[in-house]
Amino acid sequence: METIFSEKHRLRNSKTELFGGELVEPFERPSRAEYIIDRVRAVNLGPVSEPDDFGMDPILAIHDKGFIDFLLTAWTDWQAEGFKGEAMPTVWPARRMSTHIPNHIEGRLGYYALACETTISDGTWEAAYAAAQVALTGAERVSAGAPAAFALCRPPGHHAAIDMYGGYCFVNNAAVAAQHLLDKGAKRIAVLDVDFHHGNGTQDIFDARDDVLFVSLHGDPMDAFPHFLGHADETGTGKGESFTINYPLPPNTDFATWRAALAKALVHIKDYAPDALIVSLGVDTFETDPISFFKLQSEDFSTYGADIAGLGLPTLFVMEGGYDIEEIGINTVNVLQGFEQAN
Ligand code: OKP
Ligand code: ZN
Repeated sequence: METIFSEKHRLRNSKTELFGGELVEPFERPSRAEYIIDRVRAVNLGPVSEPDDFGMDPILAIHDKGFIDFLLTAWTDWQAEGFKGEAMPTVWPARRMSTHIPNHIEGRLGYYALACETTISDGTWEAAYAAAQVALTGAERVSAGAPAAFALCRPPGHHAAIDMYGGYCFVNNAAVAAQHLLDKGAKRIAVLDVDFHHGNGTQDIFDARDDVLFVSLHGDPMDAFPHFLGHADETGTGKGESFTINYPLPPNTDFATWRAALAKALVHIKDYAPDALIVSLGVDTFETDPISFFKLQSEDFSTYGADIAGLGLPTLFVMEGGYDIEEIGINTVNVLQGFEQAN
């Protein structure tokens, strides 16, 4: 399987994350992608290619222009205020408040953020843009007939919505790729999100649409980030009714339970008969992930890669989370090899 990868991911190198009331080194750090690409090369998964540049149009096909303009200038606007740390919101349009978009950068950060752990700093936009191009290039390969491709995106994307960033995500790479496949002639795309966290951004983007089926397995939002989306009773709205399917799972979920939910998810995807599948691939379901609570072991990733291959669909894997950095390469590539060896 071909991997698409850009060294520009390194430009996303913020120094701080607000975690447990402290500013810590971000869990979402450059070494994550380095461990993954090293493993891709060590096992000879396949060629590693640079992304092509599809420009801003495919990003703006998913995201609000005002939001993207905000991301483009957030860091310089923040610095212009003379602030010493990295850009982080501290105020939100909470219940019964105004939704006017403020002028001041502190107001705009709160308007466009869904959470405050994710700081914006020098190079954030450039890396997020490159990650979207990685996903688009992967989509292009699948559209051209490749049975599978791996878009090694960093920063991740599934928490980013039409006009919201947070949860380490800025541009929704999987959603941009899904739209690109549709624009290239696909009639229906399924997104299977196996990251530990609910893909609230992807769900929200396609909530009212019937041309993208969104199916997610994740930590129950009653107990896990992003806390405010991902319940089983969210099934899509309007034309999109029944095209959102969530499997929230409790703390300490083991592989047998997780795999049973995956089997149900795969039946729904098969019934939908999509032209292609996008897997939002987070490996933070691993037993020793520092911010998650599922109990998958390394060999389980190979097993479920093969389960997904059973669909027999052209498949684009888009990298999302995974924070046990020493193991992230093994677990990620296990999914990809499990998929390929089953085919
Ligand atoms: C991004 B992705 C835990 C707080 C979690 C943000 C997590 C973002 C995960 N106490 N904060 O889905 O892997
Ligand atoms: Zn995650």
